[in-house]
Amino acid sequence: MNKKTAELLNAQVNKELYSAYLYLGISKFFSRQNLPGFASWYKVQAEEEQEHAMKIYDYLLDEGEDVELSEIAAVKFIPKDALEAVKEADRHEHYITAEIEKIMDAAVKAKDYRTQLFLNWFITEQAEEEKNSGDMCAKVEILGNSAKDLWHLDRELSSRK
Ligand code: OFO
Repeated sequence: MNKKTAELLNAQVNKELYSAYLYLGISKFFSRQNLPGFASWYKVQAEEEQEHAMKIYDYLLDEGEDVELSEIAAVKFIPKDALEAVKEADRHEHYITAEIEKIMDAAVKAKDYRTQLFLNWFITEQAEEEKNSGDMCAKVEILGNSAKDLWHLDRELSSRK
């Protein structure tokens, strides 16, 4: 595999694990706000991010590349309210989409067709991730910021497995 593409994929393993960490932080925030449905939704999201990291990890190893397990950054983000929490998740998903697209650009430039095929899954996934995070922002914006405002939505969110 082309060096640049391998390096970007390697860095993406770390970014997906950081995503898991960030969502765990958001889940913790909602737990402490007595919104267990939101907390559970973001915890499931954190698990999904770990799966994304593992998908890239396995792909690199299958392709004969090494994987550098570098330090995962601490989560500094402390939401002041529910809207700030869901907006940060939405901002983060747009950032991740841009990072995936950078890897795709490198794979296209290197004429690495196999990696392009592999990344197609992530391109599709990011469309879904942005849709979910955007919908979540819209709902919280409409309903309000307090645990009371979000009570019904919280119950609905607890069904995500
Ligand atoms: Fe891995 O999709 Fe969210 O960040």
